[in-house]
This record gives sequence, C-alpha cells and structure tokens, in this order.
Amino acid sequence: MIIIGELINSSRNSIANAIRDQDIEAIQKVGLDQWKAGAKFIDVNAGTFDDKEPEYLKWLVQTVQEVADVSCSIDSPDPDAIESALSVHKGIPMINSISLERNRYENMIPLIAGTNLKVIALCMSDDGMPKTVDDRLRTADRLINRLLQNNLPFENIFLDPLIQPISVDTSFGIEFLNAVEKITTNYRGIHTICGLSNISYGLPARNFINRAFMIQAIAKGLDSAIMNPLNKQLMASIIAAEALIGRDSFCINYIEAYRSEMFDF
Ligand code: THG
Repeated sequence: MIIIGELINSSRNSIANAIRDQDIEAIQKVGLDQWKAGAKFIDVNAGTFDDKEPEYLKWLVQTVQEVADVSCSIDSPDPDAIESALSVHKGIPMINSISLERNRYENMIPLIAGTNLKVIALCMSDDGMPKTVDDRLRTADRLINRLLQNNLPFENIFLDPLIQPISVDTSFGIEFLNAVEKITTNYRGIHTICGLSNISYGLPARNFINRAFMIQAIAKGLDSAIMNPLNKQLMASIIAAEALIGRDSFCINYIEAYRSEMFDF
C-alpha cells in the first residue's frame, strides 16, 4: 500500500494555526511522525488560505523536506499554487490533483505534460461528482487517454474514483468498490487511490467504518490511500489485508510489522 499522510491540511485547526504562525516545528513534527509511521508521501494542503495558498504551499514543502527525506503530495486545485510548490520540491512529488473538468484539466496540464510527476486524477467531469460505477469508468477512460496523449507515463497515474459518505447515500460505498475493481482489471498496472475518511462522514465511530472499508477496497485492488498513518489499528488492518490478498510473500511484512510493535495488532 502506498500511504499518503493526510494530516498537514489547513482544514484542521491545529494546522491552519501552525501555517498562519509559520510554526516550523509544529509542521515538521506532523510531517516526521507520518513519515516514520510509513507514509511514502506527505500530503500538503493550504486550501483555506485563498490568496496566500501559493506562498504557504511552497513553505510547507520546504518545511517538511528539511527534516524528512520524503516526497510530498501537493494538494490544490490551483495551478499557480502547485507551480509554486513544485519550484522547491526535491525528488518526484505527487500532484493532487487533476480532473476532467475542462478548466482544471487545461490549466493544470502544462505543468504535467511530458514530466515524470505522479498525478492523482479525480474521476470528476463538468457533469459533477460521479454516482455510479459507469460514471466513474467513463471519466477514468477519458482521463487515462488524455494523460497518455500528454505523455504522462501510465504507471504515474493514480486514479481517484472519489469516495462520498455512505451517510448521504448507502450506494456510495459499493459503487466506489466496484469502480476500483473495474479500473484495476481494465487498466492493469494503473494505481487507484482514495481519500479514505470521506466514507464515514456524518457517522459515529468513524475509524471503525474507515477500517472496514479500507479492507474491502484492498480486496478490490486499491493500492494507495490518503489517510492518517498514525492510526495504528488502521495500519495493522491494512498490513493484514495485504497479506490476505497475496501482496505479501511469505507474510514477511505482516510478521515484521507485528514484531516491530509499531502498530495495534
Ligand atoms: N481525494 C484526493 N485528495 C483529497 C481527498 C480525496 N485531499 C483532501 C481529503 N480528500 C483527504 N485529506 C484529509 C485530511 C484530513 C482529514 C480528512 C481528509 C481529517 N483528519 C482527521 C481530523 O482532522 O479530525 C484526523 C485523523 C483521524 O482522526 O483519523 O479529517 O478524497 N485526491
């Protein structure tokens, strides 16, 4: 599982305060903790700061990479903010994200075309959020073709079929899961990703729902997620689920994770 740590997001009060105060140590602690817990990318998001987003996103990348040898997932719909963060990023980041919405696609593609960047592609078009498996597949197919035409390597594409809360519509869980299965069978070698915690929005005991959903998504082929890597029960469940679907030869990773006492088994 490719884990993207979600915690440096300005929608969280503690992070919004740290960004406003330019509190380097606070941001570095959250970055470092997630990296040590196993995150391969650290998501950085300053989306609540409108006009200062480009400046703040750049600062977040610099601040995180000063203490951790890790790549960022640059989380913004604004090409100017992404470009600003890219100008200082070391290594290969993830761009979070592009979609099939005309404006968003056309403004973002000059930054991405012909590069080796990893790119999250949201299954969203000008018709709005997807509801069914077919909505997602149609958008996924068009996105993949266009990104390939723009010379982005196939294996750099991370399709996000978009999770919506089951508290809003109880079909949202299964439609997402079936979309992951279709995408991973139709486009072998492509990555699929999600922002896990959206699924449980509006329900009690959210961690319980998140974990149950993650295990099912892994069984359908999901191979990356934007989530909280400091959640030790979730991490243990992922490691167990991956061993169960044959992604962990001789269960070595499971056994090592258990012995490390880093997670809640
Ligand atoms: N897809 C893509 N990008 C995304 C999302 C997506 N980026 C934003 C969001 N969705 C994913 N990021 C977050 C970040 C923080 C939280 C939720 C989603 C969050 N965290 C808990 C909190 O603040 O209470 C803390 C963690 C916990 O308690 O487990 O709410 O869908 N491509």
